[in-house]
Amino acid sequence: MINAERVFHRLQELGKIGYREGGGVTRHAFTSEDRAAKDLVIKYMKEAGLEVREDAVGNVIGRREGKNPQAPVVLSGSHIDTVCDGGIFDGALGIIGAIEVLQTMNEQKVVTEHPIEVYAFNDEEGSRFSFSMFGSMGVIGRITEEDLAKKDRQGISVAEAMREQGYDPEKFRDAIRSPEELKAFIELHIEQGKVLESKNLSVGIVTGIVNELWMKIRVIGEAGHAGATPMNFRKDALVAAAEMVQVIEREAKKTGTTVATVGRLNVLPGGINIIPGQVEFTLDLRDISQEVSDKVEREIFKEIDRICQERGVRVETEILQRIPPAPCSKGFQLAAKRACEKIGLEYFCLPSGAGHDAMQMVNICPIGMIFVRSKDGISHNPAEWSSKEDCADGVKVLYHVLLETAVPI
Ligand code: HGY
Ligand code: MN
Ligand code: MN
Repeated sequence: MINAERVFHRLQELGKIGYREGGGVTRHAFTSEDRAAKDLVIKYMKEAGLEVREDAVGNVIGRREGKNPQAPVVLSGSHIDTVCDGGIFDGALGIIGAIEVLQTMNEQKVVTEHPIEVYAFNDEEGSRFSFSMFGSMGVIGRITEEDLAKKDRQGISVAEAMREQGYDPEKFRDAIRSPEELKAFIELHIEQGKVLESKNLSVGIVTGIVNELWMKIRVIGEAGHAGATPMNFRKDALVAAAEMVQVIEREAKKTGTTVATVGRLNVLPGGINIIPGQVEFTLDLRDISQEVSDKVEREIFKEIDRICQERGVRVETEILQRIPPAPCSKGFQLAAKRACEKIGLEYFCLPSGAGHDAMQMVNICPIGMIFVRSKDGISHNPAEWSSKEDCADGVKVLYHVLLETAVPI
């Protein structure tokens, strides 16, 4: 069966790329760390006996042939990039786990009807260019010229960053796959929450993935003298923004299922003795139900309008991305249950609060996700941890699901 030592060794080796002492792992899209990580994954894919290629948007793909090379491909994998100071499991486990499954199939001379491909997706986190899932968007044909013009905080555009790494941004459409050539996409990922740990289970079967609304909100007040401006004459953009952040938390808490986060906030002009004239902050809003998410969004903006009236400020908003919730196919969920029963693993079915490449792939093929327990539910943090045993359980479930989906002969 699968080689747990090899999986864990590779996770730790890949986790060293982009790691900084006292911090975590940072591997942003189209950087030297990103390139080094792709080169190491290419090495693993070759050791596994896969046919390796890179596509036009920076995904790395390893292919294992089936008996019928024309049969629709079964896809697996996850993302190779990380957030700032992230952990070594987020994304990496799905790539290393899928490579392990195919290497084990090769070692055991397993034959399947369908080919299987592992994707190491580029830029799922959106950490550098403020919109996520660039690699999987490239596969489903969702990238636009506007996306290529989006800039990072140093003013470098996606297209420039691609060129710096040797990609031709004009060719981004070459990465597109058609629905006819795909059978399913199955992603192994850490849970990044506390549910499996609370049930003392190593693996979970994902029922669906929440929606993702990312927005930039600019509050425009009036800069002024901190000493000479009486309190009742101010249009303080920061105090207004602070009230808005509280409203966002309050409205999200009301539903019991919604999550909302203000992850970035910049104050301008930023002088000690200047009343803030402008504040720009981000909103990340999610719920498994699009309807609930839309309602919370409406309530938040009703309150923001009230605050603007009361404080004499105004807001400008910019939608960074709107991704709908993604259901995991019933066929996958049954196959995953059969896999757990075959291995003798208890499991729990749960939605994913985190976003994943699978929510793009659902537009061109059925999807499935298998979760592995996260210690203390921590992720997007250097303390992110899953045990070797739990990772091995997840890879075993992935093995049986990919084998069944690719039809063993
Ligand atoms: O934001 C997310 O949920 C994922 O980590 N990209
Ligand atoms: Mn993540
Ligand atoms: Mn992830």
